[in-house]
Amino acid sequence: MRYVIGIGSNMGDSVSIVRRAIDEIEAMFDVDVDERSSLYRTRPMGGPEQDDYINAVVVMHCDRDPDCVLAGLQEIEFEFGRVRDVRWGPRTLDLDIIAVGDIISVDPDLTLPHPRAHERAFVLVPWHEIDPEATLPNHGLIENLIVRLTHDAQDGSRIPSSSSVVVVTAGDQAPGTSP
Ligand code: A4P
Ligand code: MG
Repeated sequence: MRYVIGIGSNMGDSVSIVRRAIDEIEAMFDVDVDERSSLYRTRPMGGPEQDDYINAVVVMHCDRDPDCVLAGLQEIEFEFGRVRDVRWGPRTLDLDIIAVGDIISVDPDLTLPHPRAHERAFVLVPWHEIDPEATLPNHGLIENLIVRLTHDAQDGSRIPSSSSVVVVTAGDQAPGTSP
């Protein structure tokens, strides 16, 4: 099954956390991700006033079922959260399943596609970078969703805009990556 996973962090060394999270995902599910987006610095959407996020999206193929993958991702979140808990607080890493193939599910424990993905530039723009033809089940081409977000932002009716997403680093290959 083809998994699209959204990664976000806004506490601690978020660039390093997002990179290490991708390594952990590969180790957890014993796969190499097919594609990984650049890392994006994004303005926080919703919630209290908080720091900018670092966001990225990866695509992987994995035989395990979605419940099992969600449990694995939550384990990774917990590991990062626990490590950073004392120093940075609990929200160091957020791993969301954006989509699993064409599966549609309204289960609150695992809603597919992710119920807010279609309105989030910080998910759609990185995903579009690695898969420009991608479609979000129930919502169509992600390219069109990005265009719509941009238009809505210009109308002043919505905050999100792809223009609020800035690439901070291309991929995971930069030399001198901190451990
Ligand atoms: N859950 C249901 N469906 C899914 C899914 N497709 N993927 C359930 C992952 N989890 C899913 O998640 C709460 C519950 O959702 C889980 O127990 C799971 O069973 P959580 O990760 O514990 O809580 P959360 O992520 O804090 O809550 P929520 O409402 O899902 O937050 P979001 O929607 O993930 O938003 N702004 C920027 N710029 N970048 C960000 O990354 N992220 C958020 C968090 C807000 N603003 C942001 C960013
Ligand atoms: Mg989440």
